[in-house]
Amino acid sequence: EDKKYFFAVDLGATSGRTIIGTLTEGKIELEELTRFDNNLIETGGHFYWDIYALYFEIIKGLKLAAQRELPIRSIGIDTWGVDFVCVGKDGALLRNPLSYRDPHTFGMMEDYFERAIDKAKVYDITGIQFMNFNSLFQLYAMRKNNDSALAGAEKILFVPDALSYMLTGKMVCEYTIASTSQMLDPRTKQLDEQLLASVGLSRDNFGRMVNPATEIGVLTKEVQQLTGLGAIPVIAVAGHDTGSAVAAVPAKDEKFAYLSSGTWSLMGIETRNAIINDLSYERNFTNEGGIDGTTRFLKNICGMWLYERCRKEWTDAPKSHTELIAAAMEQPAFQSIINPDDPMFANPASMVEAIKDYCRQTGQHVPEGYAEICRCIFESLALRYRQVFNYLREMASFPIEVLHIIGGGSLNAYLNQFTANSLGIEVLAGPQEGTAIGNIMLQAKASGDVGDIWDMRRIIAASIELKRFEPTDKDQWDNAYGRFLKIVESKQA
Ligand code: LFR
Repeated sequence: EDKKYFFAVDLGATSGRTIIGTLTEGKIELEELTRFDNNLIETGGHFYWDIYALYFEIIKGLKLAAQRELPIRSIGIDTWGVDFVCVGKDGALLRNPLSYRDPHTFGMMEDYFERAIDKAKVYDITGIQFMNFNSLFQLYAMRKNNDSALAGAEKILFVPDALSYMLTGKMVCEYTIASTSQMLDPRTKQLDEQLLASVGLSRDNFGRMVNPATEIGVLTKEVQQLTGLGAIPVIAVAGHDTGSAVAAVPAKDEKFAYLSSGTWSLMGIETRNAIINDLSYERNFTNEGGIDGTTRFLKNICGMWLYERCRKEWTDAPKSHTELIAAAMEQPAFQSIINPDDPMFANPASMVEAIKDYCRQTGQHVPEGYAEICRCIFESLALRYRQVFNYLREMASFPIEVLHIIGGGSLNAYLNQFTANSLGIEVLAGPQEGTAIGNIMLQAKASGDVGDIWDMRRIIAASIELKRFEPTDKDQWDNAYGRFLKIVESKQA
């Protein structure tokens, strides 16, 4: 039979994995080869990613594939957005990349708008939501701090492109990941010279701009020797994980919304053109570049981050998610409600304490213990989802008929049910490994084994079983949503 093997590297802000995807007769199957932690490393007052450790994990995964003599056709890498590596004239990486969780960008947006380019103008050019950590503001903060890596940089490579460079020696600037930088114009699909100049850069400081499903190069001799593989091509997939994930939403037509649920919850719709207007500006929605010319019109919602961070702190909580979440479900409903997107949850020293503080400050029951806190996190997330979903409905040019939840968070059946209840819409959950599937599909597109985005989606829909959640408990959720809005408002006032 005709089996095709692809090797995907999917790196998230808390963990990474290498995966073998097999395409056989219109179906895709995944096998996880390795899974590893990705740690925020704090030193000298900053937070970094360890790009060498990530590279080493990729090499380990590739070695395993070689040992098993799997005839892999290609390799593709996707990661979280915005972060980048500086590369010197000699081609060397100039220290580990700063993490978007580093506080060096706090207050930098405001500074930038005042001294560099006006806020409305930046949105008009890029259509990208304002987040303090977008590459534009990271670069601005680094220039202000006389960052030596940036001063010595000949090239800037976004994280997936940097890892592909370490494997192939070739430098590219992949379109979907570049779109997260807030330096790309979705109309021209190029980096904007004026924005680049505002941080002392030009297009020459970036690699060749490529679209998803383009070959970057083949494994260097060095990597071939390290892994035991041959001259296998590395493909630019949707280097931005969310881009790969949304490509893998098993929707049957365009009238869907998605929630890509991982460390972040990305909620949005897919559109033909960017939506850049007063309302999208006011609501701070983003227009990220997708595959086949699509746009991801969405908003970042703080997702599993709160839960992941609390889990690291709880010493007495069950290790299994299922048991922990089951304990949470035994708690009374809606005791304490938080806004998951409050700045105090961005990167606090203690997430548990931050959640308690929030409840104290807003005059609510202060949750004690993991079960209460966990319940508070999931209910609050579902309420925030509703708020963002209402915004989406206001701006979408079509009626949204269903919400697809993909990513690791889609395994959380309780949260899926909460979300259906809160939004009052049908929820379809799966696939869990949406990002890896999208990554693999884009490699399959490069090799000519699949066609356009809808062809991919048909294959994915045929390969997995979706879980369906219908809304219930309307009054209870309507009531809680009213409380959520009041709490958010009182906190901002
Ligand atoms: C999700 C994600 C989001 C991006 C955030 C930070 O993993 O890529 O899309 O806004 O991480 O880069």
